Amino acid sequence: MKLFIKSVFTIAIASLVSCGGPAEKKESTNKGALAGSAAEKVYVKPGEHDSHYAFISGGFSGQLSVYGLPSGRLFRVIPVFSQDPEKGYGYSEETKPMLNTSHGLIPWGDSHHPDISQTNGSVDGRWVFINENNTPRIARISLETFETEEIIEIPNSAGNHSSSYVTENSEYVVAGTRFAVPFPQRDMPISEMKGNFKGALTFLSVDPEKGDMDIAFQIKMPGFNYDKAHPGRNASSDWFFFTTYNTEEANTLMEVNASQNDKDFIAAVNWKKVEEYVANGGGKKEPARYAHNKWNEEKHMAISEMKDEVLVVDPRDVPGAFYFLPTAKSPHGCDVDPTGEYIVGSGKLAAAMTIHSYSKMIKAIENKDFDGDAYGIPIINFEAVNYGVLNQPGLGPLHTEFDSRGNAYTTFFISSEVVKWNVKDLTVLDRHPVYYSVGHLMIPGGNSRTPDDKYLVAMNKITKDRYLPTGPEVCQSAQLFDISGDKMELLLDFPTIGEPHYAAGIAAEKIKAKSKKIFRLEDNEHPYAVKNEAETKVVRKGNEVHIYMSMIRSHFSPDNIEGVKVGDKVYFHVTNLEQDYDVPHGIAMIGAQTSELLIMPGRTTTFTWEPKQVGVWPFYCTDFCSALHQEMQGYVRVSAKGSNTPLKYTLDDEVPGEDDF
Ligand code: RUQ
Ligand code: CUA
Repeated sequence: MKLFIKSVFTIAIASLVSCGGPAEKKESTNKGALAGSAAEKVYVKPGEHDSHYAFISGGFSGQLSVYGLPSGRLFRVIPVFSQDPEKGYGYSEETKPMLNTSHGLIPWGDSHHPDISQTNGSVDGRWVFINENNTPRIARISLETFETEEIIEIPNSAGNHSSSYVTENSEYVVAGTRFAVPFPQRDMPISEMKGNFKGALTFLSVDPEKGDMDIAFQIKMPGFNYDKAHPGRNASSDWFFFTTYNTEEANTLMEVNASQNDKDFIAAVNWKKVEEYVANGGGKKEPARYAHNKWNEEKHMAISEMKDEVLVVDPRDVPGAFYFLPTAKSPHGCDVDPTGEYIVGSGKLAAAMTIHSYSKMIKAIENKDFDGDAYGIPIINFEAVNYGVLNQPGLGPLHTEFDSRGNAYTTFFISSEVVKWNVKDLTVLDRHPVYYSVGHLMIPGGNSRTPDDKYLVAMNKITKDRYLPTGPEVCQSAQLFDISGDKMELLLDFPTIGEPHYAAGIAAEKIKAKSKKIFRLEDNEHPYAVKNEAETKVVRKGNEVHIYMSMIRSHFSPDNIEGVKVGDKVYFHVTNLEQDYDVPHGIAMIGAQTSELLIMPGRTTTFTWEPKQVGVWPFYCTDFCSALHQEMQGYVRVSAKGSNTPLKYTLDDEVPGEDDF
C-alpha cells in the first residue's frame, strides 16, 4: 500500500514538473521522480551528458573541482590558489604572477565558497568567484575556459571567510574578514584588541562586460568575527547580511570566551547607500598594500600589479546603512531565501535557529525600534526584527539552502542530518541522515531567486566506513539527494577533492555551448609566440638562452639544440600550433626544477631550466597526443661552462625556416 501511495504521488509530482515547459523535457537521461530506483536516477549513459555542473570548493587543496550531476563524475580540477603540476599552473612563468601577493608568491591557499555570477537574480554561467581564507584573496574563474582569470588580495583582512558572494546583477562580490585585526596592520599588544581591532567588509566591483574586479570600498566595522554572508534579493536586494561571532572581542581560549553572549549579530549592510555615499566623494583613501593579478588573454600571461591604497568607509558616517540584528549564539550560516524576505541565522551553539524578516527589519528601522548600539551601529530590537525561531530542529545547524517551493534545507553538523522545513510555517517536514558531519549543502541556483529544485548536494567532513580505507585519512565526500518529492531521497555518494565547503551548481545548458575549444593562433600576442615552424629559433642573451619552440603532432621544432652551457638559464617558450579541440601537448625537461607544462591549442607557455650537468639531455611530450606521441621528443646538448660549442638548433637536421631564404 505504501508503495502504491508513493507511485501515485510521484506521478502527480511528475506531471507538475512536466508542466514546467520544454526545458525540463530536454533531460534525456534523468527521469527524476519517475525513475524506479536511485541507481537509475544517477545513471548517465556512456556518451551522454549530465544535466548540471557542480563547482565544489577544494578547501585546503586551494582549488575548485568540477563535477557532473547527477552522475557525480569529476571532470576537472581548476587550479586557483595552489600550484598544480598537472596543468603547470603556478609553475609556468605566465601563471606564477597569478599567485603573487603582498607577502610574495604563495604556493597554496584554502578555498571556501564558490558563487556563480548572476543576472537579474539568476545564475548566468559567466564566472565563478571563490575566496581564499588564509592569505585573503578573491578569484574569478572564467566558465568559458575553466581557468582562473583574476585574483585580488584583500588588505586589512585575515581569514577571508564571509566571502565571495555576489549581488543580484554581480555588481559586487563581497569579502568579509573572519579575524578582527589591527586596521591598518601595526605592532600592538594583543591584549588591547578590544575596541582597537577592526573587521573589514570589502566590496569588489565587477565589470559587467569583462568581469574585471576592483576594490570599490572597504567598510571598517567593529572588531567582531564576520563568519558568513549572503545578499538580499528582490525587495532586499540593496542589502547584504553577515553573521558575526565573538562580539565579546575575546582573544584567548576562544571556544569559551567567544561563546559568552547569548546572542551575537547578523550585520545588515545597505550597500546601495554606501555606494551612493562613495559616489558623492565619501570615504577616505588609506594606504594598503595588496596584489591585483589579472590574466591577459592576448598575451597569454598573468600580470601582477601591486596596489597601495584603498577607499575606507566608517559605518558611522553613513547613517541608515548599517544595523545589527540579534541572532542566537555564534551563528555560522547566513542565508537568504529566494524571495528575499527571510534571513536565516544558524546559531551553531544554540538549540534554535533564528529567522529574521526583512519587512519587519524595515519597519523597525522606521520606528527606531532599537536596543542600544554597538560602536555607534544601532542594534534592532530582537522582537521587532525576528520572524520566528525553529526550535530544536537538530544539533549544530550550519548552512541553509532553499528550493522554489518555500522550503529550506539545513545541515546539522553534530546530529549529521539534513532537515527540510517550511520557511513560512516554521515546521519541520523531513529529515535525512548524512554520513557524516555535514558542513555545507548546495542546491543548483540555491543562492538566487530561481533555484533548480531537483538536486541537493550535502558535503560531509567525515566518512569513516563509507569508502574503502586508504590509511588514516578517508576521502571526504558529497551525497546527492533527489528533492523533487516531499521526502528527500538519497541517491549517491561520491568522493571530493580536499575539503568541500560551499559549492555552486547550474544547469549545463547555461555553460556548455560557449565552452572554449581552442585559442586562435592569429590572436596570440605572447612576445615569444611563434605562428609556424619557420619562426622557431634559439637566441642567446648573455647567459640566458631563449628557445622559441613549437609543438604539433608529433614533433617539437627545433628538436635538437646545441651550445647550451652549464650556468645558463634556458627559457623554453613553447607554442602549441594545433588549432583542434582537445589537442594539448605537454613538455617536460629532465632536471628542470618545475613542473611539466600542458599547453592548449594556440597557446604559448614558458618554463625555465638551469642545467647543472654536462651531457645530452632529452625532453618529451607528456600528454599522449597521437599514435606517435612516444616519438615526440628532442635533445639539448649541454657543454661545460666557458666551452665554445656554437649555438645550433635544428629540426630534421635543417635550421627551421632556412629554406624561406
Ligand atoms: S564554511 S562548512 Cu561552513 Cu567556509 Cu565550511
Ligand atoms: Cu604531443 Cu604527446
